Amino acid sequence: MKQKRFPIKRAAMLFAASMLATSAFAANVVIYEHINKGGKALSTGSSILDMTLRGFNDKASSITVPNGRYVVLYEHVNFRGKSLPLGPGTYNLTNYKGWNDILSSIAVY
Ligand SMILES: [Ca+2]
Repeated sequence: MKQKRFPIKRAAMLFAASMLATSAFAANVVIYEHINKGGKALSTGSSILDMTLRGFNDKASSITVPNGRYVVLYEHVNFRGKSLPLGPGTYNLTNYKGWNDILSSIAVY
């Protein structure tokens, strides 16, 4: 009996397509002016080199990182100064010494 190989290839292709879809449509990171997701919110699916251009320099007090993403926060623009990596979750930056109202750029992965 001849074995069908097509379904395996198809499954692999579907898997690859779903991985692409996952990265393309991963939920946005949201940065908030106040703790507990309060105040103004800035939603982004990509890195921001200079928060001053988004009116959000040295303002962030909480952040939500969705599943499938991680971020690195930076003290200064252009990914400079001290950095803080965060995986999926919601964080009040007041809980991280020296990180409240200091965020100036963010790398989003
Ligand atoms: Ca800063």
